[in-house]
Amino acid sequence: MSHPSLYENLDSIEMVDQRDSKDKAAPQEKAQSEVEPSRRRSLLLFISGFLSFCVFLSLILLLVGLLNVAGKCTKMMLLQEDLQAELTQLKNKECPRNWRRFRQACYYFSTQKGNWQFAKQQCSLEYSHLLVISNAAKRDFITKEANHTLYWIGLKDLGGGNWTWVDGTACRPSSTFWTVGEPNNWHGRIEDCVHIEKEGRWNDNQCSANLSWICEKKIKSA
Ligand SMILES: [Ca+2]
Repeated sequence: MSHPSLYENLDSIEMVDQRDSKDKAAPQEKAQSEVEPSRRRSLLLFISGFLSFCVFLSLILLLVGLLNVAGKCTKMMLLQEDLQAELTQLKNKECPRNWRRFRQACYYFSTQKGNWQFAKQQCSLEYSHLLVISNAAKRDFITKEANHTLYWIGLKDLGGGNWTWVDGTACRPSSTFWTVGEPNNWHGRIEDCVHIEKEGRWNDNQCSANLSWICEKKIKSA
């Protein structure tokens, strides 16, 4: 009876070990093959969730930014409205440059010259009207400021001695300030327009005469 050699025994032991290790590895590989897709799914879900969170956070930040910008725009618009209101108030309270103030009105003594109609138009362009002398205090102020210069004023004969101011009020005989002998239609000329002359008194003259003029505008109350 022969006995297996030592090498034969070793080979058989290795074969058994290999079979055992294969038997053991097979379930592990199977388990791993089942686990891998699950991990990938989890990873994909995590990445998708993270990206979604990033997008959501970006949208939130964008919305907050837009709301912030909108808020600032609203504040700037309100500030602009306030500044515009203050500017309008200041404009109403103060006389424009080169205008002179007396009580609640501003007066412009032109350096240009023109006929009466031109003078009237120029005042309108400045949102004013030719001077209306409605009381003695204003008349004295104008006389002083005019300093003996001839200026058109807003008084005109609408026909038959119907002297009327440009604001539509009639010129009452009691409040007139004519130079002695005026109005006179000098030498038969048609003199329907009035200007002040020396000492601030009035003279009727041809409306085509070339003279300076005085504009007037009231200061609006706040
Ligand atoms: Ca005259």
